[in-house]
Amino acid sequence: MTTDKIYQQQSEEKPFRFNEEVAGVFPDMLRRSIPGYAATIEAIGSLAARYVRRDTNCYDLGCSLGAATIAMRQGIRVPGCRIVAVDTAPAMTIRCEEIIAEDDRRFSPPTSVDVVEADIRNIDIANASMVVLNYTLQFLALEDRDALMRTIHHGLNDGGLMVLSEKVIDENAEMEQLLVDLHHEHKQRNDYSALEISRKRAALENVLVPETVGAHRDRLMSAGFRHVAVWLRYFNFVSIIAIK
Ligand code: GEK
Repeated sequence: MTTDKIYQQQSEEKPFRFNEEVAGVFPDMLRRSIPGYAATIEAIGSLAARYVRRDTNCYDLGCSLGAATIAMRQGIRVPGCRIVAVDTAPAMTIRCEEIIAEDDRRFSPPTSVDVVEADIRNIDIANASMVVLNYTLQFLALEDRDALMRTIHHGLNDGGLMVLSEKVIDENAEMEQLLVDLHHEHKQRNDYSALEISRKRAALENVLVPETVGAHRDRLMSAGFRHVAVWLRYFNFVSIIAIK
């Protein structure tokens, strides 16, 4: 795994982008930056085993290098399924295809995967039993989020599951500051310097737009989901499951 040193070197201020430099260090970046990331990937495998139905589609929206896709594929226990892994960044989809091809060669899994370079706001979702957005919705403009949740709800079969993992903010300013501090300390324990942390924070400003857990819950209920629960929280990162 290549070590993420992007903000050791990059001092000029420019917004964060999912380019080749980021794709090259991505697994290390997520592992060191997102508290609970490994737990979400593990749970996606367990949830796939429970919720994916035979002859249905699964979606990994904002798949990056396909970590959640591979977890879903390993978890699926039924025949006739297909996973559609979507990302808008070519640097991600090109590598993701290579990683999936390697997984195919090594394990010949029964579930097929289509890696698609597309904007998740423009894709069709149909006959779905599981949809994953693992830290992706946070990168969409706020005004586009309701429509995407409605599209996902519409494309899910009854009893289908969505996993939504996000960075969040707290309504209470003091709590918000505490959670941000705890997250930054977590990054320092994972060998990011204070300077790297502050440069990355500036680069993500207006690129990653977090909302409160309450705002996510309200949106999911208005989109029509019957059950919504936070199953993981680690500082200012949560993972939510919603069932149609
Ligand atoms: C994982 N899920 O390892 N359409 C498609 N993709 C998008 C869009 C969009 N509109 N906006 C952003 N992305 C992965 C990690 S990373 C999380 C997901 C992070 C993509 C973007 O290109 C990137 O690959 C991904 O969403 C977010 O479980 O970097 O914090």
